[in-house]
Amino acid sequence: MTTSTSVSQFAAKTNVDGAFVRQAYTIRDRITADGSSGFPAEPGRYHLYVSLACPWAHRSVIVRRLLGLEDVVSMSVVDPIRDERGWAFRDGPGYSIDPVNGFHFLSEAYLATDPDYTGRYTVPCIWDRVGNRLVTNNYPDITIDFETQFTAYQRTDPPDLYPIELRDEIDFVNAVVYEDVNNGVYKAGFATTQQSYEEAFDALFVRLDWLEERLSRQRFLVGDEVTEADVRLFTTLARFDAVYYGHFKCNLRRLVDYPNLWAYARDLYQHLGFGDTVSFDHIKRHYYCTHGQINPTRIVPKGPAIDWSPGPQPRSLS
Ligand SMILES: N[C@@H](CCC(=O)N[C@@H](CS)C(=O)NCC(=O)O)C(=O)O
Repeated sequence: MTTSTSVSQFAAKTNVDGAFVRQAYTIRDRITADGSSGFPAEPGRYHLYVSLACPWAHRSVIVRRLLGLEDVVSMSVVDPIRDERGWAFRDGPGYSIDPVNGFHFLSEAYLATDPDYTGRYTVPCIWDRVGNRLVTNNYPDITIDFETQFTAYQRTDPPDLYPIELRDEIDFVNAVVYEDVNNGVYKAGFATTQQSYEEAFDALFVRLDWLEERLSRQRFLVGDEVTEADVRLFTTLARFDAVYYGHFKCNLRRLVDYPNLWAYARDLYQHLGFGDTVSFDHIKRHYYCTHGQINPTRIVPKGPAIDWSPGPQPRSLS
């Protein structure tokens, strides 16, 4: 049973134990290379709506750039401040009005797809210009489809972010990182009981220790090259000290206190597609100004001052 911590449909949902419950995805069509799903991979057909604040959307921004799909799948960014009307399209630094449909709110894209839609209006989501509807808001599918279904349109010599021989290991790492880290920070941040907060907190820091140890032996999370697993961890690490440490009370240690995790995050940050897609302005303003139940004053902290320039370790990416 779920209950809302406020009357707004936009507030985080918790269960009877005060634990954060993430809503299941509701629009789950797939784009396929052969068009068998009814949504063929084609240049110019699809538009990706993202927030640069959102770690789930950030994955798709990174992968789109790593694979050189910028001219194949268009993209626009919403205003980082979300109120009870949901994500909005406005002009501002790093975000813009809706270039495809002229919508004012992302909710319009959801309601155009399904007038009876009652779920949350989330980013990332992909709009189909031909069908005039959303194809998916299921972020794990979006990056995998860019990697496996858009191969005909990727740049020359693209990285293989989801190599067939490593998929089992990538899927395993992704599953535990999702549970304890990507979603773990949200479980800590949105918990409404001490116990559910502490459970999420403990699992998070046990998993960060596990990652720290793993990264003492290898440059990337799986295999010898950057993969989907690194993209998924990076978007949480990039937000860790700026918002999760304080706003979500994930404060046993900062990212910069982990020698291997910090060196790993900083090296990824130097790579095209990673650091250049991070907006600390959008990230900080979104989290601190949007979750009124956690930060009612909506004051955005000025710090922390973090130097993301390359470290001394020989971890540079090829
Ligand atoms: N669609 C996914 C994840 C995407 C997601 O949660 N995006 C957030 C931003 S980080 C969002 O758009 N939230 C809007 C809302 O919940 O109203 C889910 O439901 O778990």
